Amino acid sequence: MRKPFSRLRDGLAKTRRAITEGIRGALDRGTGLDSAALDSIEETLIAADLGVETAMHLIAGLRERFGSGATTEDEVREFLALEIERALQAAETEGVQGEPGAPLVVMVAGVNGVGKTTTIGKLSRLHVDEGRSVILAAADTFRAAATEQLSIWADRSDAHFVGGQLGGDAAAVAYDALDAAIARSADVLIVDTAGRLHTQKNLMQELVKVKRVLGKRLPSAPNELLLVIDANTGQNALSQARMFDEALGLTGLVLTKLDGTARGGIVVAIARELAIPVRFVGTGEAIDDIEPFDSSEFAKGLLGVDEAPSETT
Ligand SMILES: Nc1nc2c(ncn2[C@@H]2O[C@H](COP(=O)(O)OP(=O)(O)OP(=O)(O)O)[C@@H](O)[C@H]2O)c(=O)[nH]1
Ligand SMILES: [Mg+2]
Repeated sequence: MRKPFSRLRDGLAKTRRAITEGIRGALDRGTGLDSAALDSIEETLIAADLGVETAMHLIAGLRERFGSGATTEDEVREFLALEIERALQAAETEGVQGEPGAPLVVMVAGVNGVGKTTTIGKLSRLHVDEGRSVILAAADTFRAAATEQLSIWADRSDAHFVGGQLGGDAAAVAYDALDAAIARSADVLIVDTAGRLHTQKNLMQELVKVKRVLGKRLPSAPNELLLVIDANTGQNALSQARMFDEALGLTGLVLTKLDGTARGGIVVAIARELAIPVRFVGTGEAIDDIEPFDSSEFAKGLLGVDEAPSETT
């Protein structure tokens, strides 16, 4: 049987391998944690996309903790895992809730192709499995296939679906869907949005409008504003997160495509530099390839701490 967190561990395998091998290599010279070793670990952390600022902070911590004295690979990994866990925890917030008697409204945004629609299908499944009724709203009216793609995910996850006309007003679709969700006493409404319009400025304006119109129908909506980020994006993910946060006010992040990337450290950079909590990670294309984010498991998975022997890479 799969352990609950093994999917996250699997997803982090490449990043973990890069980091643990980097640390091993740095200490291999047998001169302890001298400045050459620290430089080499810093490079490893930057290559895993933890970000320059975060990497420098971690290296300063290592220097302070171990001086240039002898230390083991395990000590370094455990120290870094704990520091990273702390950084991730600092960005954590309480989970969101809907207004009593009203649907929980989740709006999902992100640049094109990051995995918004797929993530919505997965989230829908999680809610339905927990006994909640779900409506998915296709407020991506830009792409011809987008509405159909979301309706397929609605079928797969046993959710209801509200769509609109191609090229129609995305905010109107969102409004109608929320109206339907309230009328049918649905527990959850998840709103899919476009990742691309003719210009990025239009996109931001459209998203702001979708958000505002949801709030007109239900003052607390959207309760959750999730930004989906592709783990392979690299440091550009930081500027994406900043831009969406400024326009929309994000409540959380979803990191997709963690499977197959050696750059999973981007989560740490975003959490630490923008203080936005990660809510979920996506670890594949299937409906159950999603996991609620757990700071401790993520940090340990990144550094290979507390692994069952069979998982060691
Ligand atoms: N490996 C992997 N692939 C994923 C994951 N999430 C999404 N994908 C794939 O990424 C591709 C794009 O996913 P979509 O859900 O269509 O992305 P989107 O953000 O809705 O795209 P647009 O609507 O065009 O902006 C698809 O091929 C998905 O199967 C993941 O966690 N892991
Ligand atoms: Mg989409």
